[in-house]
Amino acid sequence: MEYGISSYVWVSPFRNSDEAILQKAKDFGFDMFEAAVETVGSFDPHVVKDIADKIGIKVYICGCFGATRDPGSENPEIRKEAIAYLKTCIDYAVVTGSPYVSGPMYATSGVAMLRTPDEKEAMMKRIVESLKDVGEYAEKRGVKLAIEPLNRYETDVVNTVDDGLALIERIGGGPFGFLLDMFHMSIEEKSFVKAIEKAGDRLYDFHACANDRGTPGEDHFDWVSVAGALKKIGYKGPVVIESFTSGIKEIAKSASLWHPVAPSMDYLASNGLKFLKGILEK
Ligand code: LER
Ligand code: MN
Repeated sequence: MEYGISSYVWVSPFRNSDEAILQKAKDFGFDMFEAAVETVGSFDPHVVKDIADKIGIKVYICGCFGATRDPGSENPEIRKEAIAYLKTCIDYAVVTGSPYVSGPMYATSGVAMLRTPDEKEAMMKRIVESLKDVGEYAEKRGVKLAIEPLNRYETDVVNTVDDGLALIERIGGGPFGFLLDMFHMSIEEKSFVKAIEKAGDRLYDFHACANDRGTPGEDHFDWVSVAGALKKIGYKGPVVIESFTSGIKEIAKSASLWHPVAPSMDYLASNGLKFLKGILEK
């Protein structure tokens, strides 16, 4: 198991100048840092890789899907932009040595609506076509693509592992697998264990947090079962603490964080890591 922390916990967007953040993650005991590519160009993967190598921490890549990053859009220009953005993230992953690009790459996040079956099917066709293109690009470069199902309030496209498996099947497999996030699973899946088992060897990334996005372990989750399921599928990949700082307005609004969910983000990171190591390494 590799333990990681998302850039969203401390900063938005992550920048070249955030050396102190990488150092803090290392000092807290994390093996890797999951850098969200919010604004392309806000960090240079070459610069960050050099800094991270000196510090001794890995940098993995997570995508961020705003309005113009929608591979299923009716607008061909927006689809083009989404594909170009994902290819940039794949290039970043190659530079930093990230095994994957993860995130809800099938649609703009924060858009959830009731569509007619015909509208949904037309959208799915566009998503499949766009992601096939991205998948071929990733496969040639040895980068996996970890699709993150989101809860119903953030998307109507992929909410569960079953939805994700159906999408992956339509794309034709390739480098596609999953990023499973405890927060979304707790809303959408009937069972953490079944969801993790269904993802199986297609699980490439895992987001850990409390049920309220607070400190892992300070919640009502059955972590013993989660640990058992990860062990059963032989998961050795990253377990990344993801929460969002209520201190940054834009991110607090997009994550619907109306009040702090931990005494501090440092508390959330260090206590969360202690808890995860304790429960996952039993
Ligand atoms: C947002 O809810 C989330 O879980 C992020 O990982 C999306 O990139
Ligand atoms: Mn997540």
